[in-house]
Order: sequence, then structure tokens, then C-alpha cells
Amino acid sequence: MATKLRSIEERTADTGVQQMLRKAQAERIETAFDRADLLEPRCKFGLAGVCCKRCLEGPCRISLTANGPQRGVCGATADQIVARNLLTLVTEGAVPHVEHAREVALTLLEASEGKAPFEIKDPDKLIRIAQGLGLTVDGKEVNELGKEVALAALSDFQRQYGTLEWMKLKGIDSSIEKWNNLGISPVNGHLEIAKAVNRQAMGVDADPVNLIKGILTMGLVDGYSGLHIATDLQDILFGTPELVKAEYRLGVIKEDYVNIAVHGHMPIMAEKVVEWAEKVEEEAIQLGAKGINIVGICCTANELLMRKGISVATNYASQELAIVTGALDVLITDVQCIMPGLKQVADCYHTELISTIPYAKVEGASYVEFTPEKADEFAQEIVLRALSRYKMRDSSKVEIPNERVEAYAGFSVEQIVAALKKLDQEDPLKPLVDNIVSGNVLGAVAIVGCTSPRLKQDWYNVELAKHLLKHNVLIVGTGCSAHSLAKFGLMAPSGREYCAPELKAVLEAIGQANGLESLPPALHMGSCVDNSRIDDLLVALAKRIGVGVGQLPVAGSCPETHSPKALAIGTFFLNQGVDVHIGVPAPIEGSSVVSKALFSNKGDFPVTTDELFGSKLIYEPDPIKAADILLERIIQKREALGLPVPAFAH
Ligand code: BF8
Repeated sequence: MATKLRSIEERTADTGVQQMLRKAQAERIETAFDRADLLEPRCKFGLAGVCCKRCLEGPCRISLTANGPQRGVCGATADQIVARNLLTLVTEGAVPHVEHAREVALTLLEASEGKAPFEIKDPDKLIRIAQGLGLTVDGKEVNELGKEVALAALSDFQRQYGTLEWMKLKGIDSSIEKWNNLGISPVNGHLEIAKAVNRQAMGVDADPVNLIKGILTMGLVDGYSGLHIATDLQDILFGTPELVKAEYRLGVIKEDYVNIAVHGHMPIMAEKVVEWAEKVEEEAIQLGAKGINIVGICCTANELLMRKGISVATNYASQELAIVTGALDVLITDVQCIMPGLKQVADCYHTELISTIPYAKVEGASYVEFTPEKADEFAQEIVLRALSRYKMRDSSKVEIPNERVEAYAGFSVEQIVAALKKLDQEDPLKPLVDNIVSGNVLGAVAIVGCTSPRLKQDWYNVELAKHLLKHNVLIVGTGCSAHSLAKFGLMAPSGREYCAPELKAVLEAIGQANGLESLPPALHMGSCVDNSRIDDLLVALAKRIGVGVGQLPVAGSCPETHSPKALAIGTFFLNQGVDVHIGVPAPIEGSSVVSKALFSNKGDFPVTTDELFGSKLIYEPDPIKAADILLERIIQKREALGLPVPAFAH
């Protein structure tokens, strides 16, 4: 049977990406959108999570009906296989964040010791974190304190007994007590990863309930050994984000400039490239360009956007299409979410694809190794390569969509509190809490995570957001979802037109106190590791109101789920008591035990996340139906708190 290919309009809502898909088709260039269609239909066993490849007796596939095999060769059941496979996925999601955090901690250590050319940009945050960790700050130099904080972070990868420093720093005591009582609190990020890999092995952990506990632990590892450490230390090193304005969409690539795209997740290297682009700009001008233009892809984009206002070219699903503009001179990648297919596309143009990290190379790409100590030499080399590639650009192949959208970003918790202070200097969270209590802000939903070439790019993220805004639900965004919301005007003040009148008035009041006509209805809180900022905000609100995080009328959603990292982040928030929606099915439906535990449909399962934490995993592909489910859950949480549910909420 011939595979049905989707039309270009069915592949993405972004008209600039549509234009580039037409160009790619005309030039016979294959992209991830094509491969997503060509690989249909997907394996039903894989989708249900019942395929086991843990040993050489397999692969064993458990029947999806009562008629076929119900156990693998070793006797493993569907429940055991699905639980183990989910633990593998969540571990694979947590590891990149944990390694990201560890590498930032090492960079802070080297910078503090004068071994790497970075300076601590936010000494105030350094002091706050140091005090939170119980370190003595009086009389200490910034670098001395930086070293102590870096070592405290690194101790979370070495301890054999006890609890994570960052969990004690950022968690709420009552939650930590609950996790301790359940026996799911992590001891050390790396140790928990090793334990998780060990228990997944054939013949080790075959108790689905015990494996679910391992999955919950991995969620805490992701949050406290990954997200939180990464964000805190990056803020200390590179500065805590403040309000910035930038542009989105492929139109930020400029025909008359040398264009360098930075792609991946780590700001360490990208920060230096920005610095060196400024230093050698004159050489670009001598070549006939107007200058050097840095644009971002995926979460490296979010990092540079949040702190430097660098414009954002594209998110995950359409990363290859940035090259199809024909005007990208160099595309450098660091880690995570980098499609190997970039190389095949780059080969059709003059673009040099450069890998930079020893464990994240792309076959056929150039390689310039980045180390923090040699960051300056590295960045200079990259920029000079871009200049030489610019000279090779074939103008007949250049076509850049003429579309750009302005958006605001930089909403760290510190920035949000600073904005609220304009309304109440003494008690900045009060205006927000008052509006939540009254129902003018019915609740909040974090729209986070990915875009996927299998789905209509951006459309699910945006439709979900618009439906929630109509019901006075404030949106915060991170990751590639934040790109989607910004591209479609929801991160600009004018986006308030999508809100119901009550929320719109709140946004205008806060915005106007801060010199804007309005706050945007969706606040950009950063990259995927910056989901820690969302957690920080929830913890601050919960403490201010005197409730647990799980009681707040909030939820998280990842409508266009692509990465295991999104599942790890989602598991972190389930532990916090926050409902998590995914728009793409997690491979768990082959197990009634795992599905019941996470979807909180109790049946014969002894305990659910709803009973443990007050949170559910919600799978719903339709964004409007998903928004309605989240609204219902938000209303239930309001009612449990005794808060009014205004008629307009329904
Ligand atoms: O870490 S949102 S597609 S780029 S996984 Fe990847 Fe998903 Fe984008 Fe950022 Ni997060």
C-alpha cells in the first residue's frame, strides 16, 4: 500500500516553513516531514510499549490481544516490560539534563578558578543560592563563593548517602517528606541513573509497582540534578534573564549578513560565539556583508534569547529548513535534539555543519571541539569559518521567507517578581494571588516541550493556548512550544486579544505599570531546563498562599511531545502534584498497571499518582479537548481550595 503523504499545509502551521518545504520539494531535498510520512504506519507493539529487547532471547513482543503470547521467553509480562521500557525512556530523558547541569557546574568551577574565560555575571543570585545552601557568604570574594557553589552542585553527583543539596534548596519540606516516606528521594544524580540502568536489565527488577517508583525517582533526578542546577548556575554565570524583545521565524536569517545558527541546548559555547561575532564584525563588512547575524534553533536559541535578545529562527521540527534558505553560512550544534538529517540538507548548500562536543558528533559534519578553557579560540575559529563560507554562498539558491514576528521574553522568576513589585513593592506576589483568588486569573498552564515532524508543527501548541486564554488561564511557555506561541503572536502584548476580558485587564494593569501596553498572555520562561523556573514560581506561590504545589490551580502540557526529555520533565511535575498533559501517546498503553498508575484510573491498581500527589498524566491528542480537560482539573483544584469558580470559566 502506497504511503499517503501529507500536504505541506498539513505538516506545519508556520507559513515560512511551508514556503521552505515547497523549495525543498522543488530541489528534491528530503526532510524530517517526508520521513515522518514514509515511516508510517508505526509498529503497534512499539507504540504500546510491549516490545522487549533487553537480552538476546528477544525481541519478545507481547500480544495486544488475549490470543497471542502473554509473556516473553523469560516469563516477563506486558506490565513488567512496559514499566521497564518507560523507566528507560524517562532515564534517557533525565540524563541529558543531568549532564547539562554537571557541565555547567564544571564551567562555573573553572571560571571561578580562573581556568576558563567566563566571569560571574550575577553575583546577587550567587549569594542567594549560596545562602540557600547554607554556605557562609560574608567576607568572601565572588570567585571564592562561585567555587563553593560549583562544588556543592558537583557533590550532588558524588554522594553515597543522604539527599540532594538542590532538592533541599528548592523543594518544599512537606513534598520532600512525602518522597522520603515513599522511598523515592534521590541520593545523587549519577548514582540514581546507574541504579535505574541496572534495574532495567534482564532479570533484575520485574515488579511494575517498584519500577514505577524508579520512574518517579528519575523525575526527581531530572528536576533537581538537571533542570534546577543548570538554570541556577547558568544564571550565575551568564546573568539572570530580564525582559527582552526579539524576533521569530525563518525571516530572521538575513540575506545581506553572514549568518551563523547555534543549535542545541548549551549556552556556554553560544555565548562566546555571540561575543566573537561582535569582535570580528568589521571583517564581515570588508567582505561586503552588513555584519554577522546570529540566530538560534531549539533551546540554545532560548538561552541566547532570554539573556541577549538574540532572534530565533526555528524550533525542532523545522531545523533542516533553516538550511534550505540557502543563506546559513555555518550551523553549529552542541547537544540534544540535533537531527542527523541536517548533514544531507547541508550538503545541498554551502552551509558548514559543525559538531562541537565529543559525545555529540554528526556523521560527515565538521568537528571543532569546544572546551570551556579554550572557549575564545573556539569561538574565533567558528566565526572565521562562517566568513569563509559566506564567500562560497550561491545567491541563486537563496530564498528567505519574508516573515518575522516580534515577541517578548526574559520572564525569569526574578523578572516576574520585579514586574509585580511595580504594583506592590512590599508583597509582590499579592497582586497575582489576589487575581487568582478572585478568578480573574482562573489558573495557569505551562505549555512546554516540543514540536514534531509527525504533527502539524506549532498548531497544537497554539490552539491549546488560545482556548485556555479564552477561559482566563494564564500561559507560561518554555522550549520549542514557546517558539510556537511566539511565532503566532501570543508572546507580544497584542496577543492579549485572545484573552477573556478579566485576564486581559490583569495583563494590561501589570504591563502598564512596567511601561508596556500589556504583558503578553504567554510568558516566555526559557529553555527546557528552565522548566525549573516554572517550579520555582509554583513553589513561591504555594508558600505565599500556604498550600502545597499540588493544590494550586495549575497544570502542564506538552501538546507536540517528541523527546523523552519531555517525559522526564513531566514526571518531575507529577511528583510535585501538577497534572501533565501529553498530546502524543507515551508507550504505556500495553500495560493496564502502568496506565492506571499514571492516568490515575485506579481499577485494581493499589495506588495512583492522583492519590500520592494529586496529579494525573493526561493523554489527549485534540488540543481543544485537552484544554477542556485541563480547565476541568483547574476548576476542581479551585473548588478544593474553596476558591470561587466564576461563571465565565465554564
Ligand atoms: O529541550 S522542546 S524538541 S529542543 S526536547 Fe528538543 Fe523538545 Fe525542543 Fe529543547 Ni526540549
